[in-house]
Amino acid sequence: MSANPNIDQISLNTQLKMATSLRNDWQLDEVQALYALPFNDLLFKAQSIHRENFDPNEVQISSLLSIKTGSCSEDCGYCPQSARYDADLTPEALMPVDDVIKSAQLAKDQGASRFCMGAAWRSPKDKDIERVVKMVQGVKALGMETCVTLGMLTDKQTKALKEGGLDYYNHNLDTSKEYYSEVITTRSYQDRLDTLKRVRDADINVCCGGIVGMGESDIDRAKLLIELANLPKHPESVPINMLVQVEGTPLQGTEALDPLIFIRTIAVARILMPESRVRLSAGRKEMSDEMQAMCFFAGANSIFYGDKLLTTDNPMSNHDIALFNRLGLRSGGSSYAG
Ligand code: SAM
Ligand code: DTB
Ligand code: SF4
Repeated sequence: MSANPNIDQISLNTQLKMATSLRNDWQLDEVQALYALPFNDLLFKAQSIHRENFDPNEVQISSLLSIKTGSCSEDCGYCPQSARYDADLTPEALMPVDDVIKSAQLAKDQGASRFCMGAAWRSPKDKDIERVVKMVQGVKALGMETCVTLGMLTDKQTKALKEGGLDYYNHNLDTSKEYYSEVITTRSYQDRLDTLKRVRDADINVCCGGIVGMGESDIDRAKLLIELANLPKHPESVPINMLVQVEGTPLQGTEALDPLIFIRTIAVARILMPESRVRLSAGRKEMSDEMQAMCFFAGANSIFYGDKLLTTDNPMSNHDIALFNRLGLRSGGSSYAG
């Protein structure tokens, strides 16, 4: 027994938190019960858990750049970058390293702490990785965190990225295992899980989430969150995207999702993965300020910032700055709560 009872209490609280907050065995009925809570009860629970783990008024800011655009061989039904669909998009080859670093400097000057570089590949060639590693090194030298999303990777490629100093790899599961083949037929859910394991094994932080509003059911949304939370380790970063409907893609015209279900999805993600950064990702341009405020209350604490996502529009930076001021939010906090 310690001489100072406060210290015992603090260590007991820490142990309780460790014992109760991080689970990897979520069951469908439990998650459905969370989704079914009265809205106020769900948001209170999510906000309480959020406050135990994070400063509730701090939001981490990432900026995105498409470093290789379009002509992708995959058939993801939501994506304007697939070569199979006729979206209004000009394909662009892998960018020169210097141009990427200039773009990262601009994002840093505007307040981003992490720079995420996305490439429209099914899987990169080893030669491509060499150039991406140079980009990672250049962006890190600016003092920013780095993230890349390049498709499926081999062990050799994850190793090269880790040695280059990469902080995060984004690779989304997108939806439930059952709904996946309705949206993508050119790769399997297991392909996705295999790359996630390679990234984890290479000791790179995992950024993994999904898209809602693709016509999936309530059960699919619950199952997506269960897949994420029941990975051997929770992803450090969990992007929740609202489908951006792009003309020419198969999912254009999908019935819009009830915004309250989107907010519930953020809240359930926060409860299932208490220490992860939950990112309010694509689709913010189509959301009202009030809806975004509810998402932050539900536990979202990261956004993509800058006028563009990869190929589609994001809210203008000055609009986001005004929104942060109106909500008393600050940018900051770079990593996992744990
Ligand atoms: N090609 C790589 C891959 O698929 O992993 C990296 C780039 S891909 C564009 C990155 C992610 O963007 C996808 O996994 C998907 O979750 C998201 N995304 C793409 N199009 C979207 C859309 N129209 N609405 C919302 N999210 C989208
Ligand atoms: C993520 O989950 N969302 C971002 C990032 N990771 C790479 C991409 C959103 C893309 C939205 C469609 C586009 O702009 O092309
Ligand atoms: Fe290609 Fe990625 Fe778009 Fe799928 S989501 S079509 S893999 S760029």
